[in-house]
Amino acid sequence: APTPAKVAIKMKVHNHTTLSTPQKTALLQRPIYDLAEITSRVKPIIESVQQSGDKAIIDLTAKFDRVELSSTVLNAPFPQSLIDQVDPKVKSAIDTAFENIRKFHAAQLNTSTLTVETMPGVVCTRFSRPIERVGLYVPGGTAILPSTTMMLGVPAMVAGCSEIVVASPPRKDGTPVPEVVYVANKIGAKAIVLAGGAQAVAAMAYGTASVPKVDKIVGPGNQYVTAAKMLLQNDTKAMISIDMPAGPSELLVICDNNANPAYIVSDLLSQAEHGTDSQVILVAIDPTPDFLARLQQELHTQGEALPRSDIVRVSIGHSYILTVPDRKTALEFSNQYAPEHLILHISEPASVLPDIINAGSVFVGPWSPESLGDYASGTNHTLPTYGYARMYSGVNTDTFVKYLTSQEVTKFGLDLLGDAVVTLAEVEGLEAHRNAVAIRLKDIRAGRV
Ligand code: HSO
Ligand code: ZN
Repeated sequence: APTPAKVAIKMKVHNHTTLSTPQKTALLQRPIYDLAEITSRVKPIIESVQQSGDKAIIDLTAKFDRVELSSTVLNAPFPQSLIDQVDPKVKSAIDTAFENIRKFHAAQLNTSTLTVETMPGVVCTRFSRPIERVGLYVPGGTAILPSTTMMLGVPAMVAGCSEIVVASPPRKDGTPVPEVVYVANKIGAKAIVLAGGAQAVAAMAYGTASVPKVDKIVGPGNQYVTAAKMLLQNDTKAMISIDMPAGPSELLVICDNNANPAYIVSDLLSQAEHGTDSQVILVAIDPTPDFLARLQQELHTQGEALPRSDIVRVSIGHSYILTVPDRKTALEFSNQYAPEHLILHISEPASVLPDIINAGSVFVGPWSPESLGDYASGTNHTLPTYGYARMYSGVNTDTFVKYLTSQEVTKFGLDLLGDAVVTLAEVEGLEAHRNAVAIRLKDIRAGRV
């Protein structure tokens, strides 16, 4: 039978000027998930890993991934035979990306101690320490992701985390993806957990006989992985923190009529190919009808030619073009949407950076496609989605450190500050607090010390 003719790959067009406020609000919305349903599926997985450890991981991996594991973990040193399976050209590309990511993240690391004398004799300091044990979740799914191993692993390595554990779904034969092993080796990972999903997250949160327990779990994942991270961060037995909540990947492009429609479309499609739930938005500043027609034409031609055209057809199907009258409206909309990635296909693109408030990472000008940041320019690709760019940063070296503070006060400083503390302790009715200062003030003021 002849295959049915497929509909064109085309984006809906909305005109900002004629939209009602509720319609504008609707365009800012992300897909809504049934959290209760996801939680009800994830909870039993977490419980079984907590109770049965490695056996649960083996059973769940057989059930969900159809992979028979003989062991749940591959410990360092990782077998050279696996590393040798990586093509030399791929190794060299990984090395180039790795070095850029390392350079950019090493420059972020803040190792100096901040010292402030807030009053004479009252010295406060702040200094950072690496989080000792971290778990990096590297998703499997429809693509292998050595890049995500770098984006999580390099900042952890640079920050000085002493135990780095990588978790990633294995190949069908139960062995890890060689490119992931190659990167895990470069970052000095201690172990690779041969599992994905909520079960891998739970294993790192609680630890099992084979899987080392970690203090923080980072990395992107599907709704089940995200739900597991969120549930486990509230579980005092697991005692972990996480990087950020995660949703489907997103891109917002702002363009004007001088931009190249073929470049714009190639960027939109690069994000649309990630998954059917990817969100791509094009905000076009006062586009001519001809410009819009060329965009739609490019979209169809480039989209049809992709190996992942079936995915793209769906994700483009729920994406849209928003036409706006001017730059100001474009930037306002973008700040309200708070995209994970923002590409600026406009003249003098860098000049609008001061007006960008909410975005995970910005790609400035026609020669900065998102793909560069996804892989190799040096910035991180683990970024806040779902509107969380309003209050979260992408993964960076601060993800892997925490800050401690200290104070050292001299006798003179205590004499100066003590009365204020005595007064505040009295206001709060905390007599022991008051005494801890008063007992010393008495000695100082009587000249006994
Ligand atoms: N754009 C993805 C990252 C990625 N792209 C990995 C290719 N590989 C989410 O930011
Ligand atoms: Zn990507």
